[in-house]
Amino acid sequence: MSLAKENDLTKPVDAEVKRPVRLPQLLQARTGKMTRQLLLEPGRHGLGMTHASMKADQTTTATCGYCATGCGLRLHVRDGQAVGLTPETQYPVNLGMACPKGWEALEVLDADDRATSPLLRAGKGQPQERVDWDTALKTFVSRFKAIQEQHGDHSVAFLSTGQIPCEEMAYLGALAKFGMGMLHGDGNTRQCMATAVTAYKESFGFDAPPYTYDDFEQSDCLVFVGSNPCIGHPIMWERVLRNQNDPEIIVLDPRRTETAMAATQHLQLQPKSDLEVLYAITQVIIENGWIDRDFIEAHTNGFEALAKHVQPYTPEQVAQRSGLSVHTLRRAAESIAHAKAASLWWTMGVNQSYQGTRTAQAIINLALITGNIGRPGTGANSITGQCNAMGSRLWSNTTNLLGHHRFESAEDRNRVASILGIDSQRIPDQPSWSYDRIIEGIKNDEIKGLWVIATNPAHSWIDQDQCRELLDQLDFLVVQDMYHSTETAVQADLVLPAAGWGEKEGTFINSERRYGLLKKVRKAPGEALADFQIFRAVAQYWGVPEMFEKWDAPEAVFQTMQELSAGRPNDLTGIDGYRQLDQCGGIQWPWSRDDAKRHRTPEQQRRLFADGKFLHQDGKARLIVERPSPMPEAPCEDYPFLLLSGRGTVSQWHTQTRTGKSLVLGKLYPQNPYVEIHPHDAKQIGIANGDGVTVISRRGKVDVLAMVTPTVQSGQVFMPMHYEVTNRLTLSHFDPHSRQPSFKDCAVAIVPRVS
Ligand SMILES: Nc1nc2c(c(=O)[nH]1)N[C@H]1C(S)=C(S)[C@@H](COP(=O)(O)OP(=O)(O)OC[C@H]3O[C@@H](n4cnc5c(=O)[nH]c(N)nc54)[C@H](O)[C@@H]3O)O[C@H]1N2
Ligand SMILES: Nc1nc2c(c(=O)[nH]1)N[C@H]1C(S)=C(S)[C@@H](COP(=O)(O)OP(=O)(O)OC[C@H]3O[C@@H](n4cnc5c(=O)[nH]c(N)nc54)[C@H](O)[C@@H]3O)O[C@H]1N2
Ligand code: SF4
Ligand SMILES: [Mo]
Repeated sequence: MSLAKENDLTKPVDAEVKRPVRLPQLLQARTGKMTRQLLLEPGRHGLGMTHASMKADQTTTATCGYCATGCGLRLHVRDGQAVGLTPETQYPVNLGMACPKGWEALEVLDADDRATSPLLRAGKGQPQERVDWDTALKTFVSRFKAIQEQHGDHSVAFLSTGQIPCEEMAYLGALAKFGMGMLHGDGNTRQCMATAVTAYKESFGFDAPPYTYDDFEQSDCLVFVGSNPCIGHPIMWERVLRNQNDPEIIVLDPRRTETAMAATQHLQLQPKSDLEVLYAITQVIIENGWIDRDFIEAHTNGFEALAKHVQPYTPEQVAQRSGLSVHTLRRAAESIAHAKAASLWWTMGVNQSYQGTRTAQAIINLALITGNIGRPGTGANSITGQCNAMGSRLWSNTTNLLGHHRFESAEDRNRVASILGIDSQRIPDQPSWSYDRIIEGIKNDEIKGLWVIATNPAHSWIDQDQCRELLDQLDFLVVQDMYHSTETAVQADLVLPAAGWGEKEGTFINSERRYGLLKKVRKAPGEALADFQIFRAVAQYWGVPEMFEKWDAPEAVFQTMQELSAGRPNDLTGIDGYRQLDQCGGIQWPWSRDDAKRHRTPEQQRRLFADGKFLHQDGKARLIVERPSPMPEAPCEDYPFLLLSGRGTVSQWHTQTRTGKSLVLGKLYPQNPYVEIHPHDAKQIGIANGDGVTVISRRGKVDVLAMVTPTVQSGQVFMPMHYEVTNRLTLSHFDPHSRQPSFKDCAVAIVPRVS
């Protein structure tokens, strides 16, 4: 049976979507109970596929809310509540597969520490106490307005996320910046995707990951740089396993990861030597004439400079610093150059680096000079992290004006203002400070109020102790989260309880640019509200409801997003609403009105740049190079090990606020924080597997267990980021172009624990 047919549980939506917010009704909403009733009317969310409307036993498909693979999950609903799920067999992404996090997605919604009512701290040092929504919202608004009056409009800021739907991101960004007068707002995607964004923008002229998942199956040489999909993107890895070409799989990772073990060539390089290694590979390819001259001439700029730049990076020169043999480097170059279709993939081993942008561009350069772009099985492909990190790149209104417009351009501001029906003067003429600058702003007393939505910086931000101290220095910290127990929520002056995945609707964009739909199949606990409804309520209490009059349901925002995208590289005007997204198993951008006219249904596996036209004014891609920089905190006598960090297991998600609540997942990873250390180093320090050790950096000191394993190289250690201790050690340093934190390199010492 087709997906469309099976899913056809929906009722017509237009009447609901278009219904405007009636002001008198919303004015009445100023009591706690009424706010909830009026702002969270079930059935007002586009599809009507809510717990209220799904009475009988039914199933429906929604996109997973963890990683950016964006698998389709089939939810089994009884009496309006999802009671179980199975991977969707018809969904073009996962083809019936899911990882343990997806399988357990419903379980974590029932946790005891769900935030079920707003919590307010009467004053610094006082405990958080339950309050009703009316008090919460009045306090939020009056405190933020008071701060703005005293310290200026820009003294309040927000930190958002890659884990709420596009429609919520757009609402938040528009409300904060156009409604509440904020200039500064960034998100956790700075920790994650900023480097890829910057690299693509500079190289291609637009933040445009070019691939489709079918490329995993079509390639005959796949190169993974700083990427461990077996753990981070297991269903993408399943797609690699379906590849029938007996492909060469080349993995560049300082650790012998699960992915590296499955590779045909593991380049176990020294951390941060990627840039030189990629230049050496480029040098070999150019020297041997294994380049696609026609493509280079027709579609790129900067080849001469690139060729000159890489000349000194011979395999002989690079071998020693990278720890790789000349033969290994030459062989990798040959495999890439001789492949019919080579694809190059990268993730956090590249993005989270003090020279991440140039490293990503060295990957892009390789794809371009070998003509490996725009064809099946090719591409310079950044793998995205969070379920909607891609959405935040387009719709969060942080670094870019809504829909990848530019704050700096008067033309763009006018266009956005006219589509939104607001005065263009309300749109700031400059982008936000980056995340690290906002944190520094707290330190410098420039930022006094902060609104944190769906991210947990007190655990995940680099050099955490400093971050926590600074959060405490704020005059008013608001945290909007599903759980009241997160490291950041416990520091908050005000906690706003949010509905999570499964409890609301909207769209996520996955790693291959596919808009997928999420559904409301559960009632949020207690008084928790969908973020969408919280933003609507804040708009009311702030006194700017008329600005968002049209935006009374997620699908209404989606329609505005479509208008904003018209004629742009991310055009989605051809999508026939949520209903079509549901019927098709998601739709990749771009999908314009013209596309829709030409094809009856959207083609499912579309890649960009098939015509060789890039998005700079001259239609060409740029080959960009720079000299490598030294590691700011290399190991030394006192701190002899280099600390790497990243994902630990398939079953742990980030700061563990969600995955930590599933008993099943809990059985699949070590409960205690640990450090992976090479047997040789363990012996030298005098420790055995399972012993307690203290890991010390210049920032902090933490007690963990030793996991002795040869998967790390001697002189390097690895700690998963899921345990909050890890970021007490990390060094606050950044890529200068993308301002992404370099989470994966700092010097530490390790000593046996005495107790
Ligand atoms: N199970 C699970 N899956 C997830 C997540 C999760 O928390 N848990 N998070 C999601 C998110 S938001 C993201 S961003 C992705 C991250 O996905 P990945 O980037 O694949 O995961 P990481 O483990 O952070 O980093 C990848 C690898 O980079 C390597 N590395 C470190 N330094 C270097 C270096 O200098 N050079 C090279 N070449 N490699 C280096 C590390 O050894 C590590 O194996 O995963 C997503 N998927
Ligand atoms: N040392 C080190 N640090 C790292 C990394 C690393 O590799 N090494 N990786 C970095 C990367 S790539 C990332 S992406 C970050 C992730 O860092 P965070 O964003 O801090 O991690 P999460 O645990 O995903 O936090 C998301 C929060 O949102 C809440 N939440 C979930 N869904 C919703 C919702 O619908 N609404 C609301 N309001 N709340 C919700 C969750 O309960 C949780 O508290 O960590 C970064 N930190
Ligand atoms: S691979 Fe990612 S999207 Fe798929 S089920 Fe697992 S967490 Fe969800
Ligand atoms: Mo991430």
